[in-house]
Amino acid sequence: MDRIFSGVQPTGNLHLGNYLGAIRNFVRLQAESECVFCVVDLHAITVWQEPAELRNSTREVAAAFIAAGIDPQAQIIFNQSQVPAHAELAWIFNCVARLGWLNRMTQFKEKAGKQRENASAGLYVYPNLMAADILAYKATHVPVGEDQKQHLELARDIAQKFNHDYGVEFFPIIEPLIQGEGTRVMSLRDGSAKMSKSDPSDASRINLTDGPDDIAKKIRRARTDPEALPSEVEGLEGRPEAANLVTIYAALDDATTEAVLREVGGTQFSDFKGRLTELAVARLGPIGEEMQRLMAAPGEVDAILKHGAERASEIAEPILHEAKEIVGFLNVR
Ligand code: AQP
Repeated sequence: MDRIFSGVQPTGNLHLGNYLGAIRNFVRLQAESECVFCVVDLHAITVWQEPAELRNSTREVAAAFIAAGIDPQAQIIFNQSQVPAHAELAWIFNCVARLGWLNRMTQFKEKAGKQRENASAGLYVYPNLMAADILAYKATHVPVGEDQKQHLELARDIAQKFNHDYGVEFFPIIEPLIQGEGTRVMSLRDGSAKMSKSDPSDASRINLTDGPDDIAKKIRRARTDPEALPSEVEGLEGRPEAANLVTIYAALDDATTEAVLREVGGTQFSDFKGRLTELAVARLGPIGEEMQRLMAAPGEVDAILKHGAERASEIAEPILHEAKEIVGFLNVR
């Protein structure tokens, strides 16, 4: 059976992009595969996090996994810092990955921006830790949004170089799973920017915990252009804001953008936004409510994370042990 691994950072403001690009696909994959879902708190601290907020956000991501429909008894849900194999394997990968590879990572360039000299060393080696997250479980498939494609290619390169350097066939070749219409949801305020947790404008994203009124207000205020919605034949080319809203509708409705345009082409945005609001509230409302319930029961969430970390360790420890043997670390214990 394939093993699936994926992670979400506990950096607050979980949004519709995280849901459509990643979490929703996790829920679908659990029927056919063994899944390991991780709240990647080690990744989160590559940029500053308030300690109390980090704890809260960690529970929030776990709550989102469960509320979206991941079965915590059947699948493994845990937070990364509780399984030391991630950090240990990441160190080995720091010594396998090349500086030239890391220098090409666009996410580092975007996140470090003009403050490159002031960025943490952790932000720079983030992709090596991501490779360790996946390969500590010898996972073969990784469901992610479009923005993680480059990091996954680097993880493949690391696995291949490790195998080549040590003359082994130890780590598997990873396949990204970038599925569905919602692989790159854009900001509601700017159709050329990714919907993101760190956008200072709350109006740019629909948070998974937003109630019906907030969802309605944000969609009503979402940027559009002055034309009516295009027909299927006219298409969405050159209309980024329209493309984003139609794509969100299609993803929430499990339809294609073409099918949505067949239905709504020629109508005004005001009508379409009403339909989109109804659909978004119907799909996200129950998830947000269950998240709120779980957030009010932190003991329940912590127990799931604890059990998950124990099960994750059972898989990762023997793989790490073998990797250490391959590298030549003398085992004296
Ligand atoms: N806008 C998006 N559309 C589709 N998928 C997305 N993902 C993130 N944004 C979108 C996917 O969500 C998963 C978890 O992401 P993450 O927690 O690792 O954070 P990120 O990719 O850095 O993006 P965020 O949430 O916008 O955070 P910031 O603001 O810190 O950059 C991943 O599978 C990701 O692809």
